[in-house]
Amino acid sequence: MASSNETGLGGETHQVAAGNASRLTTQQGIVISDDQNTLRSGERGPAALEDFHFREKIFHFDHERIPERVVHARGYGAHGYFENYEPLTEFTRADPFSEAGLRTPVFVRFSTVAGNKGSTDLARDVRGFATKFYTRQGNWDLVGNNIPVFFIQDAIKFPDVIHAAKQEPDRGFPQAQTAHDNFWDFVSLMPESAHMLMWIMSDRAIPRSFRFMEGFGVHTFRLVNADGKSTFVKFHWKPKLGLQSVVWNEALKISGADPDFHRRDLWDAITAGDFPEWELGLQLFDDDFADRFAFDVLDPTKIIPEEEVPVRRVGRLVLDRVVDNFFAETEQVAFCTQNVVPGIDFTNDPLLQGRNFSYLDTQLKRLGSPNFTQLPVNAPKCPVANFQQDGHMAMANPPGRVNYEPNSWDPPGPREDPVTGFRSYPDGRGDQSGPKRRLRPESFADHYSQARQFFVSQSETERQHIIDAFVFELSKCDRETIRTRMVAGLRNVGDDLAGPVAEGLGLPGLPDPLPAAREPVRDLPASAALSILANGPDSFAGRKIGILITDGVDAAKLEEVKTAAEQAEVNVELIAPAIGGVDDSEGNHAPADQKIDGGPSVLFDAVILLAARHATPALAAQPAVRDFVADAYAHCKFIGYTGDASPLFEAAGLGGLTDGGFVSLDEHSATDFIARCAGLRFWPRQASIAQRAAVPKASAGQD
Ligand code: HDE
Repeated sequence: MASSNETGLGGETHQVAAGNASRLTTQQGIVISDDQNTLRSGERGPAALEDFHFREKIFHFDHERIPERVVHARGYGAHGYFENYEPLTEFTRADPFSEAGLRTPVFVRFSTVAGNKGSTDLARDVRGFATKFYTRQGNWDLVGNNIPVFFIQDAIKFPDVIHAAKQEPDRGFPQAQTAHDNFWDFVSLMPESAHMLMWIMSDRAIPRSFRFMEGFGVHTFRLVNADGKSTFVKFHWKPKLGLQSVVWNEALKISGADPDFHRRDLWDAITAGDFPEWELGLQLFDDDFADRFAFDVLDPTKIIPEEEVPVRRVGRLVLDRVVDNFFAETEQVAFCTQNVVPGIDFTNDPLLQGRNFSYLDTQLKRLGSPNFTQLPVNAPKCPVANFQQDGHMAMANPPGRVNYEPNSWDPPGPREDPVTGFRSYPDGRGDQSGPKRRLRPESFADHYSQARQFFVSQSETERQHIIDAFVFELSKCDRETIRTRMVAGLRNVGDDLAGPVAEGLGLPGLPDPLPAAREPVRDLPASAALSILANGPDSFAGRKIGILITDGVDAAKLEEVKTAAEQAEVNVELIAPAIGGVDDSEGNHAPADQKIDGGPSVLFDAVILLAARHATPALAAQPAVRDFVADAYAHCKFIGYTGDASPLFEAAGLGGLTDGGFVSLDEHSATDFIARCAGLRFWPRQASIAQRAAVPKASAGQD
């Protein structure tokens, strides 16, 4: 506390949390006597200009909004730490990797890219995965995505790809979706986007939650050790709970039922003490590998398969604290790819270089002052000392006379330190010099081989989802030429993709393939790391079961399910005809978490039907109940049920359709049911639904 002045007040800001203050005041500290009525002349007269309380309150309200991010506007953040497993001093002098067990505080913000701030969490989109490490050497921002490649190879095309993806400029829609002409027009004219399109048409673009997705630094970076030796690195985040996505029809419905599905999931998990975790993985390689690798390691539309350079897990990220204030933290956090610490450095990836230019600009626009670095969420947790000064809202104002260097004052103020200070890696390879030109290196020319590799690395189920996604999105394009051009490009990935997409679109036949800058390699080996289903969880822990109950629900069965779920670290929610809850068969009251129409099955990873027999006719008459059951089936979920509740299957149109995903809880224990749920979905059902859903072609003469 600064020394008291004559008013007896300390020099520090004395803003108190609204919830803790006893009396309402203006920003100037004047206690307010009436916050219900403006000051006016007479009972029905005009408002008085001197009403400083009203003026200040409305003025402040009018200025609450700051510009949203031009991309990644919708996001959600949380605090936590990164814990290092072993010293990595052989590779880097970056502090977070210096000691075993060292914990570095972090703030992570997850986001979608295209939608505005108020858009739905379940948009088909790339997810941002940005981590600010508050290291003892200063802030390091690893501003990554949940997909390891990007649409474009050169940052100069970024405004174009984003304009094309966001709402169209004349009509201002569609919101948060790429299913429109502008997007597909652009990408079908940009062959370099082929690989990325495979990823965003896959279920990677509709994660079940942030907790179940991977993260990637995308670009090749450098680690630099104390001797100045550089090692290339690609960063990976691997979720401890395994990968999981929703299916597209489910995403569409979640967007209506709970547009905040992802942020709520993160908030709920952390506040319940179920802290999400990821392991940080590094792919480390040297110049020799870079030279012999089939693609250019500077090309951000390419991955390095894990089979070629294994991912070494070096530490864990734990998110253990939600924000106190969404605006102050999640909205004001400012990531910058240029924030690196000694021991981490850039490469010449042209996308990374462009990003390094962009992020400072965007923060100034958004936060309005170069002093955004002083906001608590952005301020380093190590000492900061320099001669930068003033500017809007300057809060860190050093006392004293010295504000330049060199100077001859005593004390002289901070000085540079060539030993511990950041030194750029003196990357001097010969292929980096030459005449100034605008060109794309020849080594970036293969656009389709890894797109094919991604496709062949997927399970049948996942391939079908990719095909369906292309068909869905392109079916939203008005222009047939755009659909056809896109299919022509997909022929370079393979006719096992282009063929079914063309058929799904009802194209008369396959167009000629687009000319490829370089003949695609067709037989790159499949990589298991690229499939979501091959990287699912070992258990159902961290997931949520929705249990449909009514008055008279079997008390013993309900108790058994709840106990089994708790033991397996699975969450449950009770869904009942009224939010007040139900009385079970023993006469005990069970409060509900959701009323039926507010708790559709799309919000759960598995469902259990425990309705009492006498209630099923009334339930069966409710569309929300029929949808609950029919959707759980259509989305291939595991469905636990008692014989009493089974009339609901008939009501949902599922008579006679039971399969291995239906588990009778009269015959099996709840523990057994939950163990089966670790498979997440009963995928064989997808094929049988597709078979029944195939519309037979009408033959000539038929009507
Ligand atoms: Fe970003 N990107 N980006 N980006 N990006 C922004 O900075 C940009 C790219 C990523 O939660 C902006 O603070 C350019 C790739 C994330 O606050 C802006 C290019 C990857 C976030 C910007 C890219 C990303 C951003 C907008 C092409 C994955 C959200 C708001 C060269 C590796 C961070 C902001 C948060 C945000 C520019 C491409 C990730 C405009 C020019 C590739 C996770 O500066």
